[in-house]
Amino acid sequence: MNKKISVVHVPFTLGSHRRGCDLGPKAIKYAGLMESLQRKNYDVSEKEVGLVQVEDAQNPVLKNLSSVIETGNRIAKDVDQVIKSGTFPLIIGGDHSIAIGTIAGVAKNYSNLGVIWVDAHGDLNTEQTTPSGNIHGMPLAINIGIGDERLTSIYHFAPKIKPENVVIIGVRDLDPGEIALLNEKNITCYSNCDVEEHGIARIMDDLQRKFEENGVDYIHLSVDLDVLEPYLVKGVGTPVQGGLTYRETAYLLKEVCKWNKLVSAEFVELNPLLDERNVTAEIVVSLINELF
Ligand code: 4U7
Ligand code: MN
Ligand code: MN
Ligand code: MN
Repeated sequence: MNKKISVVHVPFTLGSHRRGCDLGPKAIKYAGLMESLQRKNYDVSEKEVGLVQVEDAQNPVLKNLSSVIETGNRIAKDVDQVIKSGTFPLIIGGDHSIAIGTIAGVAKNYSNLGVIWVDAHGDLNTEQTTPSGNIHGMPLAINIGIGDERLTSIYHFAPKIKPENVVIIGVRDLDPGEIALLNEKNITCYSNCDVEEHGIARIMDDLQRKFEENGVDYIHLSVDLDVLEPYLVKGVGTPVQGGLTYRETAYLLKEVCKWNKLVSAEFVELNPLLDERNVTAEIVVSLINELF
């Protein structure tokens, strides 16, 4: 694993219905992220992406579209630069719409990128299927090239990733349009029930084999904190019962790290306004320590 890490702050909140994810990066910082990485002798630096956040209610099925687009391009540029400088980007959000930009920046460098999407949700909605109009429910669809062209073409190329290189883990809340897209694109998906039935260890072995077979040498990890059981993570805006345990999530991260293919990671959807005494942010720091 790269010894140089850049912690990229992305305090964006307009992709979700609630405000507060913009406070996520600071909460994670105050929970001790930098110190914990320095203790392990990583060469850690920090940067904050300059964002555009202007609320607009013009388009009810793509809320705050202009801010998401402009921000996505800026994130992509910064993440791209971090990678080109030989540094590992560790992105801390921010709501999950930021993954449109992060994956654009990473995929610019790796043409056959694999993505592990750890989430209670599929984030596979489009402007046609969304029940909410919130773009944080769409980033995975956008990254495989499905959705409004202004979003899929962020950072001037599309699609960013191939559906066969995507894996979703921990999912338990899918909208009808998302199920249709999952089936149509044949996306590999392990629900919370699959984790229970087969165990996280076997699932990770299957995934390792799958990426091997697909010739995937580089992987981006996207962790939406709502994948964990809601009583563990109070500070998330869209909780769903029946999530992963801390140990299952930690195992997943450790295993991904062992494969030596991880080129970037993001932790998103922390909303400190909903948290209690910053406990969810402390869990994020512990999980990041399982990864590195
Ligand atoms: B998250 C939802 F309808 N599917 O599209 C939607 F249930 O990034 C939720 O995974 C999306 O937290 C959750 O609004 C987005 C809803
Ligand atoms: Mn989610
Ligand atoms: Mn194993
Ligand atoms: Mn998500």
